[in-house]
Amino acid sequence: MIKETKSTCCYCGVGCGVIISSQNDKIIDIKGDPNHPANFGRLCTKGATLHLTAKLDNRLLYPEMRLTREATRKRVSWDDSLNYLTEQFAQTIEKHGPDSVAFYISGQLLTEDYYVFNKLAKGLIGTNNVDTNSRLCMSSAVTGYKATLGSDAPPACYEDIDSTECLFITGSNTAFAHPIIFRRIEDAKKNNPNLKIIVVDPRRTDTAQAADLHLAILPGTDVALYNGMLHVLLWEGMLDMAFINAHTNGFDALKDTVREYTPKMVADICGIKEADIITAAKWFGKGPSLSMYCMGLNQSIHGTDKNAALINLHLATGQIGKLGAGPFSLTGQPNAMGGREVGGMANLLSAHRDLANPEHRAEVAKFWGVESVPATPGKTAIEMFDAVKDGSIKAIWIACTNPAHSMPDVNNVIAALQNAELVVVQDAYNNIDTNQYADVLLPASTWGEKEGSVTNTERRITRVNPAVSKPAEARHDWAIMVDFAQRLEKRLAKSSNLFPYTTTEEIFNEHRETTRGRDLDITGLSYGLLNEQGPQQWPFKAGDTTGAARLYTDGVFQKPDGKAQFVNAIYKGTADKTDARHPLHLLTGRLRDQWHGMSRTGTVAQLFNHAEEPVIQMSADDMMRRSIKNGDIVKVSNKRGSLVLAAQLSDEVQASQTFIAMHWGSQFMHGLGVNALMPPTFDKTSKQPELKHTAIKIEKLELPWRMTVMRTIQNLDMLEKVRGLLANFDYATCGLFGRKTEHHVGMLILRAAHTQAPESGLIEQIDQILAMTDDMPLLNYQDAKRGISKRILVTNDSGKPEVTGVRLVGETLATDWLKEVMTSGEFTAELRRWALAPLSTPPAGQRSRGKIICNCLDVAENDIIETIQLGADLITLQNKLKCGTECGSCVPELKRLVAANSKH
Ligand SMILES: Nc1nc2c(c(=O)[nH]1)N[C@H]1C(S)=C(S)[C@@H](COP(=O)(O)OP(=O)(O)OC[C@H]3O[C@@H](n4cnc5c(=O)[nH]c(N)nc54)[C@H](O)[C@@H]3O)O[C@H]1N2
Ligand SMILES: Nc1nc2c(c(=O)[nH]1)N[C@H]1C(S)=C(S)[C@@H](COP(=O)(O)OP(=O)(O)OC[C@H]3O[C@@H](n4cnc5c(=O)[nH]c(N)nc54)[C@H](O)[C@@H]3O)O[C@H]1N2
Ligand code: SF4
Ligand SMILES: [Mo]
Repeated sequence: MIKETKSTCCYCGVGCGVIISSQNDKIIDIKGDPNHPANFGRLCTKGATLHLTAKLDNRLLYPEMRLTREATRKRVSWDDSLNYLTEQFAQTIEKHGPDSVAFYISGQLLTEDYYVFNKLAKGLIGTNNVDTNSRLCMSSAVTGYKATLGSDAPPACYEDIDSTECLFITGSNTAFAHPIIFRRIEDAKKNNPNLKIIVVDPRRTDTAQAADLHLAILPGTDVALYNGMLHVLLWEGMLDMAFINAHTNGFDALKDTVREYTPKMVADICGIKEADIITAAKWFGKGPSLSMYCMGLNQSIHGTDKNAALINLHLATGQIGKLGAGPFSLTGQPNAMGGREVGGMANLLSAHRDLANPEHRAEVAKFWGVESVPATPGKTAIEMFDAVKDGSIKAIWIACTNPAHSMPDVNNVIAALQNAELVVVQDAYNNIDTNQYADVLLPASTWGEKEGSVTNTERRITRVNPAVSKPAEARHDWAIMVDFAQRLEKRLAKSSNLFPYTTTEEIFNEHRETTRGRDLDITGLSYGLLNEQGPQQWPFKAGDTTGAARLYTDGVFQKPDGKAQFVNAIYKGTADKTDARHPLHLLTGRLRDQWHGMSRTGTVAQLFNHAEEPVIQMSADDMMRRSIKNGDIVKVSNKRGSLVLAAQLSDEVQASQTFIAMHWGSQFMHGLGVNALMPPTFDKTSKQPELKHTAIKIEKLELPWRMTVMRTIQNLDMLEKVRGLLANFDYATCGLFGRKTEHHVGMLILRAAHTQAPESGLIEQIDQILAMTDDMPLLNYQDAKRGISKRILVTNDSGKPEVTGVRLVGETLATDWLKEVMTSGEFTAELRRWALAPLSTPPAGQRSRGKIICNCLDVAENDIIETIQLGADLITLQNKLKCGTECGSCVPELKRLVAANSKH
């Protein structure tokens, strides 16, 4: 029998509803929930492949522990591990005080998980050292909202996309990072061709290419742009003076400031045209205008100012609290909102209360039935790891985040983890960088197994439901923490019973009670109501029958006098100062089909087809100047670290700018990933680090010895073993490719380059790991003099001869062709001839399909371009090749290809 379970996608903050199909306690399929108001049945490439991530070969299944750093971790029982942790935490607290321990958690935890962590730290232990990866993500959005509107609440909703006339997308690559919102934007544009879309992004992303106006500002210059737009609006008399007078404070000071920001001056700062600034301002001023913004604003040392300067524009034009208007911050993680709601950060308290506010502290203490909540602010992410490094924090508990990958200046974070007395890591997967530093590793259950609730970008709470049981000894995050908290309560001889929960519903109900009378009041909600009536937006007070679609419709803001505050934001320059030694800007961000550190998406072959390996994207100009060709291996460095990867020609980056995706780390390459280079500097108010920009230099490396290995795999074992070898080469990457079939889960690709042939034994080790040893059915060609060898494995598993392994050493020119051969599996006479001949280039007439643009239906770039050159437009492409007809994530790219390749 196939069981269907309604739940929520565990990736981005769009919060799409899903229906999971399972059979015999195994997840077998997924589809979008047609009734969920976030997606109405749609899913993007990541959501649609979630069922392919539901496997056990990369899961943590048992607790593990080591008593000394030198020892290897051994499997232990839950009882032993939690007793050990209770004793260690208690002793540390007794000896060094409560602030000597810390919790670093995640916007991917469910609201109920989050609530328990927060109460454990602030209520039981008495430390505010609980911070989360939301510090790297949403923190400036929070401070921006609070400074201007008075509370951390996105005022708009998805419906506003359907009725806006000006969509101002800034610092957001919506097409990649919030694809289902982007589908809705495409629909809105189709229904209303007059809709103006403005995109502000230094890069020419897919999102930017869909815009009516792309403002390719220089990195970090946003505040100047928004002030400049306000200057134009002021000059043109397009401000809503009635709204300003009735509902805001502080306009006069801002007016004096923006007077200086003439279009000329702003054009110079931002590197864009004066006329474009004026156009953008006029479109915005006409309204209704909806802004959507994300990490291009938040991840900056001026993140709060960037947010506030943008919100200023909305307040000055009255573009807030009405249909189709408002400053709409897009949340990154699925439950970054929920985390903020329960106050799960170092400066927050339950239900949007502030730690700095003594009344708020007293309210929460009373609610929990504890004497007090500590007043000392907790350490925020960067400060927390610095304190671990300098020894003032002795023990750190990390859950549902991978800081050895995602924090800036990761070398420093790793040094901290190595210096800590005790590192606890609570994760669901074994393939993450942080795990290796864990003294105690705790296996958590994950998506598909967990129960609770999450809040999406538009304040909508959805239930998360289990489709299958948790595997082996994995436990739910909330349950692990409740068990630990109860033990610690006893050990510290506290007479309280702060953690009596046996279900997530009990936790939800307690959290609900803390919201009574607050801006996010959800006293009218219950699991029952959410189950029966579906997801709901907050506030949703007792007695209400629906939540609030938009906020501030009455012009009353969450400030003492009800008036919003203009922030006098001044442009203070950019953070990534390039100089003669580090002449290039490096930008970072996301790929369409990968999720952060890739513990899930990095196990699904088809999610590599769109972007196969770590690269640095460069402009033609910069490549030419350095004699770097597409695919050349380069060293990227600054004073914090270095990285060796391939250069890729890109028309998305401007001259003197480069881009590296944030996803690749030491699981997929030799090196720590882009955060080896990123600075730990942060915004003074939000404490959010500058993860978007830094200055770098690039040198071309001469690594004449090359190797490519490709192997069809049945599970992730070979990938896991290959990872262990990456550090043997100057340059090395590993990953997957292709698609899952009846017989295999895709293929593994290992690419390496080195100054000379590596020590003997290494290649044999690889052959061993990949089962391509001499006793297998191989075609072998060896040219010892030229240092070239080719090895091709032809097996018969599916009843006909198939190429299931390739190893090229010395020369790798035929890689792309052989990849296609392996994808099709076909073993031809031509291949046999090639394999046994001295030839290293592919046979004449063989071409590669290029990258896979449409992931759902497996349609490749070169086939698409060929069809366009024969005269096809988007509709014809969709009819003929079927690309872009399933999830739609590739439609922006298809449009680009049509524009670039059609002959008219
Ligand atoms: N596919 C995918 N989707 C995701 C995620 C993922 O890992 N993969 N992660 C989720 C999470 S947690 C988050 S936070 C979101 C992030 O979503 P986004 O913020 O949309 O994604 P990014 O690619 O990080 O950055 C957005 C854009 O900011 C631009 N930018 C850089 N500097 C500046 C600047 O100074 N000003 C302006 N205006 N723009 C600038 C970059 O060029 C980039 O295109 O995505 C969520 N969705
Ligand atoms: N240079 C650069 N760095 C960045 C960014 C950038 O744009 N540029 N973006 C930043 C942003 S916005 C973010 S949000 C962070 C994200 O950075 P991380 O938080 O490090 O990213 P993830 O890889 O999503 O980590 C989530 C972890 O939780 C685990 N997990 C999954 N489900 C569960 C579960 O149910 N329970 C538990 N306990 N564990 C689970 C996963 O295996 C994974 O290890 O990265 C930040 N770092
Ligand atoms: S847009 Fe994609 S990743 Fe985000 S919630 Fe929806 S299906 Fe999941
Ligand atoms: Mo994020």
